[in-house]
Amino acid sequence: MKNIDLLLINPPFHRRNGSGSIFPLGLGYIMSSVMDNGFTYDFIDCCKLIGAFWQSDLVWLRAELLRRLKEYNPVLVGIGPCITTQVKALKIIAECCREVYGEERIYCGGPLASIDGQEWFFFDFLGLKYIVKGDGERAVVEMLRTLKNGSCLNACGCVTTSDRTVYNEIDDIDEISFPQRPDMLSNIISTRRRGDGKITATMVTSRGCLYNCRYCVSGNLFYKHFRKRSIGNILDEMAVLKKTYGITDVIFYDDCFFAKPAKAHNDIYDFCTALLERNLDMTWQMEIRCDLLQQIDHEDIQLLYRSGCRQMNLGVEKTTSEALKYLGKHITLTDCSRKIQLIKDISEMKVSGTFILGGKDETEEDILHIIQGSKEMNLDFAHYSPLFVYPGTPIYDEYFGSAGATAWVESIMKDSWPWGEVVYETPAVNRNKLMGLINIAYSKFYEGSPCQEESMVTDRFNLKGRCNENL
Ligand code: B12
Repeated sequence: MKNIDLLLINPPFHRRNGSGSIFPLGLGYIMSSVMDNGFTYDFIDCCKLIGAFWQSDLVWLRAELLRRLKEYNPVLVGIGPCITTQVKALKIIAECCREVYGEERIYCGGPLASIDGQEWFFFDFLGLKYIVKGDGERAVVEMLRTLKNGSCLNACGCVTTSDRTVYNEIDDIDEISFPQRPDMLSNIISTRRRGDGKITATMVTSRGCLYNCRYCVSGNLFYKHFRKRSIGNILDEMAVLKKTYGITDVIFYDDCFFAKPAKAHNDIYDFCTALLERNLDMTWQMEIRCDLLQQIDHEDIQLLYRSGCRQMNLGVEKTTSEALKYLGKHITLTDCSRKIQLIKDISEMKVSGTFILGGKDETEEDILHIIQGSKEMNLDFAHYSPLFVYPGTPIYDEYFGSAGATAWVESIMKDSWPWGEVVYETPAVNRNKLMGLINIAYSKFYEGSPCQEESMVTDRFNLKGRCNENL
């Protein structure tokens, strides 16, 4: 029996073919905080137990998790980062933890726990008593101190219960210790983001998002304020990655790495020159919006490339202004394809784009038009997904209307597909049709491209074979 202060449980997800699997930075941050304060921890990574949500996987998860939980006697058990696609596994994890430890020392954290209006999911559906909303680093330490002093978690001011909601936010995120990175070599990077065979680490340099896209929870009900780490703090972490693990390649997973188009030149100049001055000699990639791309000029491109930037991942989503507006993106794509061509002409940076197919009034013809538009953008890689409906977003309210805050769970629990997603279906385009259009999109985009073979992943959503429906 292992006596430890904190046992962390990383919930699994139905992994898509070609997608990434990365130990969550959120848990790594919590581990550092616990360690800094002299507490002990261990973790069970359920992503190593199952990689899909077929019935047989879930049965195995329950049996194996129960066996492993019984090896520990923790003061506190933290489940997370919880996200919506994990519903079926979260139910099993909560049941197993309650059975082994009782409900007084279990809590959940992560994006889903932070969304206003979804508290019922933890209290009623999972039968748990405590959640932590927002940043978990300081909260977890306070919780451990409370329990070790002999009080119960109810007495802890940072914990949300069925009769009290508390949101935790650390103003200066430079103060947070860099995350632990257990088992880093087993991280899998998605096909389109994989560089030239180097070991890649992921980093997040901000919390929150300045935008309110209608399909995304980041800028809506998840984080309250946008906060960005200082350049010095970001470079310090890169230096630690290089020194400690020999890492020379980083993916910045921030929703928008350079977040303000009006400040694009200054921000790019400040970051890239500081990176060059540090002489770290590392490569990196980032996620940006199209309105930031539009601001980038010849000089910015050269500086980005010199400082090691090797790929830009654009959240394009739709290719017409009207469709973009529907998603809450009040921008146009004017000049984007020319700008991408310029990037490729004067540097060796790659540019990839994500696209969302489907939505309220979108017809099959509209979707084919978006696919054609995506092909004309001069991108190296494209990623297409159906419009998924996540709680805490305006698209959720539009789709579920009066069915309310619990409807998504009912839909996922009774779904014969295992992936834990709600697809935005309409009478004109149901999910089978949408999946067919996604296959067409990939075939059209990669037709004749140098990476055609590698990018044409079979059974992309890991659904075929055992689903009744003809996909
Ligand atoms: C990197 C990333 C990925 C990576 C790696 C995921 C991973 N294992 O870390 C990849 C590409 C694999 C991925 C995949 C997916 N992702 Co993702 N991903 C992100 C992203 C961009 C950053 C996550 C991160 O590192 N954040 C930084 C850390 C510090 O924040 P954090 O995780 O929230 O953790 C803090 C707190 O939440 C809290 N906390 C977190 N966990 C816990 C646990 C405990 C016990 C406690 C106490 C506290 C706590 O404390 C932490 C430190 O303060 C987020 C967006 C975002 N900005 O967060 C989306 C996000 C988490 N992903 C999302 C989604 C939907 C997915 C996919 C389903 C996408 C898809 N449709 O295929 C898949 C499924 C993956 C899965 N695990 O189920 C959504 C979740 C939305 C929701 N409603 O639940 C997000 C929020 C994006 C969005 N804006 O919609 N993702």
